[in-house]
Amino acid sequence: MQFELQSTDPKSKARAGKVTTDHGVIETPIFMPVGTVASVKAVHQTELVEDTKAEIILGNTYHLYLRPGTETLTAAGGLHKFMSWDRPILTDSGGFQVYSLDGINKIKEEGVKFKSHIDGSYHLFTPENVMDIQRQIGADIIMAFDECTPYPCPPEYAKEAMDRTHRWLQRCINRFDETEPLYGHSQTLFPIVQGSVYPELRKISAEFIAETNREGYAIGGLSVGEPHEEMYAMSDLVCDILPKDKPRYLMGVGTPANILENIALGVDMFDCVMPARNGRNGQLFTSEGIINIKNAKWERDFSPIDSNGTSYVDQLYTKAYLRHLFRSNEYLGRQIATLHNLRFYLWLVKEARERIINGTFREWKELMVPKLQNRL
Ligand code: PRF
Repeated sequence: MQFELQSTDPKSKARAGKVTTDHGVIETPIFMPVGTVASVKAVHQTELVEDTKAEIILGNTYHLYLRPGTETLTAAGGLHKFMSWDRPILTDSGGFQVYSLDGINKIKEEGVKFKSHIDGSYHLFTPENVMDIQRQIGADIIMAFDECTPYPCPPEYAKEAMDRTHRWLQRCINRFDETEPLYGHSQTLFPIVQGSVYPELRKISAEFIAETNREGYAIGGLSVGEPHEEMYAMSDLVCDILPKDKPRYLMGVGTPANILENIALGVDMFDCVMPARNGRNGQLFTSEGIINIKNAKWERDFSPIDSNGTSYVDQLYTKAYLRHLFRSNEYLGRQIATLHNLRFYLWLVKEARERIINGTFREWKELMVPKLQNRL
C-alpha cells in the first residue's frame, strides 16, 4: 500500500491524498460503507460501484470468522472473490465487536474469550489468531487487535486497556510480519490508537503507535458516547502526533457533521453503519438537513427525494412514494434509502476533497455543518 499526500488545506488541517492498493486507488478523504457479513446491506455490487461510488468497503473479522468461517473463505479464494468485489477492502479486527455485541467476554493477557451471538459457542481471539484470520479473509488493509474502552471509563482502566492494546499490537506486528498474504495481493496492518478521553493517554498511545512505522494508522475508542467536543479534542491531539505522510483512519465515525469536523482536523478515512442503518429506518441525510421520511408531512410531497442529490434514486423517486414504501414495509423503501444515504456520504467526502484541493474547504465546512444538523 502507498499513500501520497496531494494537498493540505491552508485554513484547517484537512488533507487530500491517494491510497494505492493492489485492488485499486482510494482518493481521500474517503468514507467506507460497512459490509459486516460480506454484504453492504440492501445494496448489490453494481449499485455500490456505479451509484454510491464506493471506493473501498469494510468487513468484520468477528462476523466473518463465525459465519461463513475461514474454511469457506479460503476455499472461495478470499473475501474479494467470495463476494465478487474487486476493489479494496478493509477488515476490522473484532477488537470492537467482541465488546459491543454483548456476548459474555473475558479479557486476559492472552486474548478475549467471547460467546458467539449466533449459537452461543465460546471462542478465543488472540492478537495472533486475529492476524491469521485476517490473512485468510484477505482484505487489503487489516486492523490490529485492540481493546476499545467504553464511555465513561475510569482513567486507571483506560490506561490498563491502552497498555494491553500496545502489548497486543507488538504481538500482531510479529505475527503479521512472519506470515504471508494467501491470495497474491499484498496486505497492510494498521495499528490503533486508544486512550479513551484522556489527553495524556492519547499522547502516549499516538507516540507509541507512530513509532511502529506502519503504512497507516487508526484512531479507536471514540464515538462511544462521549460529547462531540471531546471526540474532536482527542482526534486533533492524535492527528498532530501521527506522521503526516501516512493515512489516518477514525473508526466508527459518524454523523455527516462529525465527518466534516474530523476532516478539518486531519482525518483521511471513515466508516460507520449510520448511513445504512438509519436509512433502513427511514432517516435520510441531505445537504439541507435530515428527513424522517415516515413523517406525515411528506404524504403528498411529490418533489424528488433530494433535489440536490447526486444519486439516480434522488431524482427518480418522490418523497411521497418513498414514505409510502416505508409505511408498507416494502424492501424497496429500505433499498432506496440506503442507496441515497451512502451516495450522500460519498458525495460529502468527495466534495470535501475537491474543496481541500481548491482552497475553499473551511468556509464550505462552516456553512455545511449547521445545515447537516437541520431537521427538515
Ligand atoms: N477499535 C476497533 N474497531 C472499532 C473501534 C475501536 O476502537 C471503534 C470505536 N469507535 C469502532 N470500530 N478495532
